[in-house]
Amino acid sequence: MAKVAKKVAKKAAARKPVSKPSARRPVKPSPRPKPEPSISVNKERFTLHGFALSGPTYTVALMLSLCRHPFSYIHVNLREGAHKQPDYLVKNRYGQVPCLRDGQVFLSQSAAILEYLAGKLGKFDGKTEFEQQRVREWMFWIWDKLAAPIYRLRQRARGLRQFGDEVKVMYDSEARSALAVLELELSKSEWLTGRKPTIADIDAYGVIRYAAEAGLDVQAYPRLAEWKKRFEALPGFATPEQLLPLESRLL
Ligand SMILES: N[C@@H](CCC(=O)N[C@@H](CS)C(=O)NCC(=O)O)C(=O)O
Repeated sequence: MAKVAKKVAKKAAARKPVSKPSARRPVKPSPRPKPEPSISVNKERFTLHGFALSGPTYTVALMLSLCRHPFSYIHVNLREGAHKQPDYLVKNRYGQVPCLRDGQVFLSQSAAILEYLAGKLGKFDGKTEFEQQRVREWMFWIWDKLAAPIYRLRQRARGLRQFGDEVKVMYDSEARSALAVLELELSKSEWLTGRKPTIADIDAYGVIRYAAEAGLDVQAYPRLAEWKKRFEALPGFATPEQLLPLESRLL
């Protein structure tokens, strides 16, 4: 415990600005305190519970892959209702996939899991408190405006959700508006929050990956198409098919 405290104090000292801020200079917000990144890779640490066709499951698997962190995978059979059984509900109270086990704890909600992993593994987070806030903003927006219409259109195309043409037109228009927001933003910077990819990009990619299945052509948005290509060139990138097996896979 004392060792950890010493380490944290040392880190804090290293972050101190060299010069004293003048009275007039605005005080910079300090980044949110992060848990100590785990340096050594413990292969048995993470177990992802998910479903191969699930976009949110892919997003978490993608984050682990980009962080070069191995993980065990448990197939949750959504078709047989395994996600609503008591033994799964104790892991994920929402009765949804994904769910990530880290040691003794189970984590839910893919965007929240990305944020957790960014802190734990010390990768793909914003560098300052302000940048972290931007990242969070994007992730809220992604689930509100981007994921909802795209995933619903995809579910309809796969026959997993039924709704009429009028509703389809509405989701289609909502999805296109969201893609236009991304297009505009990516004409200003290479990645969603600046010059480095963050969990906001990973979260967005986890949805954009399925745009074609939802009947949307990403190529119609040139900046977004370039971003997608850039993303796919990141070290550790892998497709859903490469990351999510149809059966459980233990390390
Ligand atoms: N916001 C959740 C969404 C998870 C979600 O919708 N999972 C789907 C599979 S892609 C699911 O479990 N559906 C079954 C259900 O909701 O009953 C997340 O990001 O984890």
